[in-house]
Amino acid sequence: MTAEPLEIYLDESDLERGLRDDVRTGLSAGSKWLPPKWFYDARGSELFERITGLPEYYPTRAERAVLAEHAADVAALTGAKTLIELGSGSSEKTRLLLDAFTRRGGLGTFVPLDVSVSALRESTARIAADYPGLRVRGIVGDFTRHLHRLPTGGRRLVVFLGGTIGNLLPAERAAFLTAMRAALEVGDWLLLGTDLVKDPSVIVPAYDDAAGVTGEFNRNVLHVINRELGADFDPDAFAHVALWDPEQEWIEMRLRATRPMRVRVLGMTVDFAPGEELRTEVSAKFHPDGIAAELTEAGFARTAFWADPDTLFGVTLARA
Ligand code: AVJ
Repeated sequence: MTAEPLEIYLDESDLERGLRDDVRTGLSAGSKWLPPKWFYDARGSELFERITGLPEYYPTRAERAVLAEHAADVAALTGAKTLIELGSGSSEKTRLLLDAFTRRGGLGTFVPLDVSVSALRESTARIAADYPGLRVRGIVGDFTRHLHRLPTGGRRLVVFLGGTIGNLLPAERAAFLTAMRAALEVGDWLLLGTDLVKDPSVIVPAYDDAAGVTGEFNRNVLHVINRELGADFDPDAFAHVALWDPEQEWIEMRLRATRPMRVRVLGMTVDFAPGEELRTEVSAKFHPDGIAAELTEAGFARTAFWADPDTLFGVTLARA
C-alpha cells in the first residue's frame, strides 16, 4: 500500500512562530538556551541518522538489541491493533516491532508522528512499501502539543523510543506523561525507551564523537535560525561542548562562543562574551526504578522492563 497523505498539524507558519518564540525567550535569558527540537530540519535529521551509526553513540544499538530480543513479547502482551510512534524520525528500529506484529497478525495501522516533514515523507513511503497491508498514516506534529490528534479506538500501543523523553526537563516530562495517559484509554499501552545512568566515561563520548558529527549536529541549530529567521550567527565560531551533570543525571550539549560576538536576530541584539555557552540540549539518563515511579505517578502500570546485556539502555512497557 502507499502511505496516506501526511496529516499536518504543524505547518510552516506554526513552526516559524514556535521557533521565533523559543529564540526570543532562550536568547534573552540570563543563561542562554534553545530547545533541542530545532535541530531537526532535513540536514539535522540526516546528521542525527549519522550519529546513530557512530562507534561512540551506543543508545541506538543498545535499544535495537532490546527490541530484537523482546519485540515478540511486546506484540504478544499488547495485542495492539494500532501502533503509534512519537518522534518517529526514520522509524528504523520500529521495524523490529512491525516485523513482530506482522508475524503475529492483527496490527492494522502504523501512525508515525514527527516534527520533520522530510523524515516522515521518507519513512512513511518506505514502510508502506515494505509492509503491504499495513495502513500508514504519518502525522506532522509535536509530541508535547498534539497528543489529542492521535487516532482513537482499537487497542493502541504508543511507542516513544530512542531516549527522546530525556530531552524534556523533569517538570515537562511529568506533564508529558500525564497528558499521554489522558490521551489513552484503559487497556492501551506505552512502550518507552530510556537511556540508563552509567559511567560518564561512556556517556560523554556518545555526545562528543571523534569524527565531530555531533558538533555539526549541534551547530545545525544556528544554521536553522539563520535560514528561518534571517539571523547572522557564525556557526563555525561556536565550539561543541558535551557536559555530564552528575546531580541532574543528564548530559547537556552547549555551544561555546570562541570569541566575543554580536548576533542580530528578530530585531534583538544578542551579545556573547568569549567563552559564553548556549545550552542546546538536555538528554536525561534514567534508573529503572525512577522510570517506574514516574510512570506510576502519571497513572500507568508498569508491565515489563527490559535492558540490553550491558544495561546501557532500558525499554519499559506500561499499561494505561
Ligand atoms: C534523539 C534525543 C534521543 O538525546 O541522545 C544525539 C539526540 N543529541 N546526540 C539523544 C542526540 C546528541 C538524541 N535523541
